[in-house]
Amino acid sequence: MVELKCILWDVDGTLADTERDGHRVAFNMAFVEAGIDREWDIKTYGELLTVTGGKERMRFDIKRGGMAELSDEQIATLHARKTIHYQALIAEGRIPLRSGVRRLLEEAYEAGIVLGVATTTTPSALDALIKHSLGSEWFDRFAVLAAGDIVPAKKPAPDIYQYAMQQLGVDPTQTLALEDSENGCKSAIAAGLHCVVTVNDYTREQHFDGADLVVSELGEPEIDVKLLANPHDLQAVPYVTLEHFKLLMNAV
Ligand code: XBP
Ligand code: MG
Repeated sequence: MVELKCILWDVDGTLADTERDGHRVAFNMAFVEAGIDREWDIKTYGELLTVTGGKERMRFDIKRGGMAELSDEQIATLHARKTIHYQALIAEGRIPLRSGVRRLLEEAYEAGIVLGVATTTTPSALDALIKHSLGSEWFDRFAVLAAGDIVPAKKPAPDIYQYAMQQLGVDPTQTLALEDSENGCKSAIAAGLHCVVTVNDYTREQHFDGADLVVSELGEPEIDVKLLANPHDLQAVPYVTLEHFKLLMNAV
């Protein structure tokens, strides 16, 4: 019997739908402010999301001819401004947590499961979301906040999950990752974790090979979830519970 000891949470797209109305808007604000003639509309941003990391995403857009050439220093400055705009948008409280996130976080915390974050986003962007959407008590409740450039290779590389588990001293076989994207799922699986995926509008059509469960959302007693992939044949999942996570740890 494998025990569920740790849950590592992805941030963007998983804790909250931050990409379309948060990060994307903040990038565009930074472009306008710097006099850069580029707007990332909703569709374009979806294409750019194949690259994780905001600085890397700008470099990718430059390479494919979407944005004019910028130096590494200019990219870093733009990204710092984008992060400030993002923090301000989050502080307005416009982006709520996704369904089931608070319920499962609280249930897992009460059950003594070690909780952590493994994200590609910048630490100060993560801090803003915790403070304004989750609540400051979660700075202490998460045992690790692994974010951004702390590892050289971002998702889909396994590095950020490996770093978080190393900090916590937990074994991947006893750890479950919650993700929303193909890159995130690949990262978790490459690090040897179990993985549950909650899709969103940007990731619905992506591939989640090796995921233990793919759902429309974690859900609530009054919000039913859609099961999009259920390889271990979990029965009766009106909404996702800690019991489901425990069953998945032992599924073959
Ligand atoms: C999502 C990302 C990030 C954000 C933007 O991270 O790839 O790059 O889009 O944040 P995750 P930054 O799903 O792993 O939470 O601009 O701070 O990189
Ligand atoms: Mg994500």
